[in-house]
Amino acid sequence: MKKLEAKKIFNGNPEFLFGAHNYSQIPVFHFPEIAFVGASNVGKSSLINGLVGKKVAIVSTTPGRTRQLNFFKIFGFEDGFILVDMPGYGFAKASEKHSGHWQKTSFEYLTKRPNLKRVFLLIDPVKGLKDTDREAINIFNALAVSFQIVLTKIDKLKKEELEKARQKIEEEIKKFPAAYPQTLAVSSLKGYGIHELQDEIVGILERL
Ligand SMILES: Nc1nc2c(ncn2[C@@H]2O[C@H](COP(=O)(O)OP(=O)(O)O)[C@@H](O)[C@H]2O)c(=O)[nH]1
Ligand SMILES: [Mg+2]
Repeated sequence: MKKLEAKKIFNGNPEFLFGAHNYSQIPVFHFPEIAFVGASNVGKSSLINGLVGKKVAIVSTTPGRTRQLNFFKIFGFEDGFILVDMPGYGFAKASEKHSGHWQKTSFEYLTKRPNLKRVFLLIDPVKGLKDTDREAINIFNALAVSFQIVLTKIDKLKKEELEKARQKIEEEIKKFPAAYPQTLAVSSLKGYGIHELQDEIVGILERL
């Protein structure tokens, strides 16, 4: 897939569909879905905006503010496909009630979507894998939901630091059959790696 083509697909009038707190609020779609998961503040919403080249998702400065699953429709490929901005996990202790809710709604979402084609798990390479990420990885693995790690905010690291962090993470995820061995790396701020991620998603859609 040529870079320009993938870019055109993503820029084809993205639309915010709805946000859902509970699984029952989410309709059954036949469109392929691609979900973005990760800790609060890791850069999920910024990445969705980066992919579509437009501010469709709300970027929050307060960690843990988005507690719903947000659905965005992209029209540029066949009948279209959906990007899902999942709620951040790993809130401060005061919000444990909400992380429990993350578990319930997100868990249900992950188990009930045959049209969910890939989960991108976002990791800040400065912080590395956290226990909450490991919990999420164990869930994906138990549910046989294939996931791929995307390192975010890579503008904050030197090339060597990024490669070191990447190797460490790739080594740790080797043991999980549901994990894609290769990680991707992006900076939504600088636009690094955005075309590669777009290509990856278009590749998933083309193989369906
Ligand atoms: N330096 C840098 N900061 C970023 C990048 N992506 C997001 N951020 C910042 O990280 C914070 C959280 O981003 P957001 O997309 O709301 O994260 P979310 O909670 O995972 O949806 C915001 O202050 C963003 O401006 C990036 O690529 N580079
Ligand atoms: Mg967000």
